[in-house]
Amino acid sequence: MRTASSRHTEDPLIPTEWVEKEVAVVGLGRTGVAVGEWLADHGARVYASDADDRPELAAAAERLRAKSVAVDLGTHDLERIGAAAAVVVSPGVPPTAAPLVVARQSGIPVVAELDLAVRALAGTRTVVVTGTNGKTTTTALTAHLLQAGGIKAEAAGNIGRPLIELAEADLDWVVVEASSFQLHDAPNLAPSVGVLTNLAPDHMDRYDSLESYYADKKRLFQHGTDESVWILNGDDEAVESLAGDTLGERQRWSTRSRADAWWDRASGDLMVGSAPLMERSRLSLLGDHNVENALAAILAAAAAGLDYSAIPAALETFQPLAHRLESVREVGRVLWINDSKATNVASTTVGLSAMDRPFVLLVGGREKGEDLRRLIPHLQGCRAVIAFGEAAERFRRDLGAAVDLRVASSLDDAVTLAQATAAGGDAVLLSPACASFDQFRDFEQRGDSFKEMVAEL
Ligand code: UMA
Repeated sequence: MRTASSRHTEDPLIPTEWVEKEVAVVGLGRTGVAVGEWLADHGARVYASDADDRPELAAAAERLRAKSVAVDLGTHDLERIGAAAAVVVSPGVPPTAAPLVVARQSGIPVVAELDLAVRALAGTRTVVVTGTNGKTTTTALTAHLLQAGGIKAEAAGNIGRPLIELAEADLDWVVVEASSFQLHDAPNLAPSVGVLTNLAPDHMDRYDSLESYYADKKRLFQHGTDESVWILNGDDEAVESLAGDTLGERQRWSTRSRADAWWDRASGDLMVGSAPLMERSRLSLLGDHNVENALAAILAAAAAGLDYSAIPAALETFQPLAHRLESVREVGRVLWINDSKATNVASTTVGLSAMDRPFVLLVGGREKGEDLRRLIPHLQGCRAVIAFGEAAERFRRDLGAAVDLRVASSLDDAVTLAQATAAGGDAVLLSPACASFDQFRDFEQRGDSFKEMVAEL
């Protein structure tokens, strides 16, 4: 039988140490499982662990064990991690987590799955999309445009598919949504095309300051060269200043004034330079923020080689993503909208600005240390706010004087209250402004639960 070390081929991505010693994979969500399997397939010796032992992890553990990965659920063996050659970390594991503290103390390199994946994908060009909001839709739109234009492209990253899953795929381009968590430990990320959608406070439960959050976003620009193309939000000064003096070509979009791609509100056209591209009304996406996402995707896809003439027909066929201002159904002339992806105040503000009728707003979950009062100016037309989850009392304190605010014991209860409160012609908007982790696995599970509840009304 071949030993782990004799299995080691000259794979430049797998240093000998990763075979002779062990690579510790920390966290066994989608990322940890994908990267654990990839490492095992490439001959590394792997120890994978998750602090949690929720039931769905059992199947993941079995898949890994079938590839000779050692797995612990419900605990991290810190001594074992302290002896590893490297730690590969999932985005949801904060830098303060014990395994990462041990790794730093022992001088063990901490690598993000994203970093390993971009090294594995060397040779495939990347569009990397980051920013506080709009990055998932921009990523999906860009990949959709490229595919519709016959370019071999896929979307991956924070959008829900670990990038490492595409490491062996035959593609011309990969469109990567990168969160600040993923950028944090990705020193090799060097996009051909980088997109920065916007910047606003987020994840203040994980970062000690806005500057440290923005510093992770700035890593997008870390390896700018004369060949890089940067697609920037021309309406956001913080975006321009974060790009700083990085090398490369800059293209900007705007919904306020002329730019490389822009929205001419007077004529209703989306414009590229001085030429109309298509009418805004042909987009099947709600809200002005989606015009921004479309403009960013137009520039990104063109920078990746797509001819502008292919864009209008492709944009028209793009459908809104789940959990992002997703119309669920109408019940008794009340439209129920799932915007569970809105996990921060800025994102909820965007959802509120798309409301074109009276509405009841459902908010709550685990708050991220943001100033919730920033929602108040956007609540015209709001019949009532119903708050649920850990943050419910904070919403009552911060918004209670400005709006009719009720506290619900759960999302289920909030849906019942909303049904009793909304009148015909209203919308009920779930746009929580908080993370979901107090009651749900993630925003997707929260949105899916909401949709199930609405289906039963
Ligand atoms: N864990 C430990 N020890 C700890 C802390 C956590 O073992 O000390 C475990 C947790 O129990 C969990 C795992 O580590 O099982 C962390 O997994 P994860 O949260 O990274 O989950 P994944 O399924 O791998 O999903 C991640 C991204 N999650 C986060 O960034 C929180 C997904 O983004 C992404 O789609 C996926 O990788 C594929 O790339 C989600 C997200 O919420 C959508 N992103 C944030 C956002 O958009 O605001 C950044």
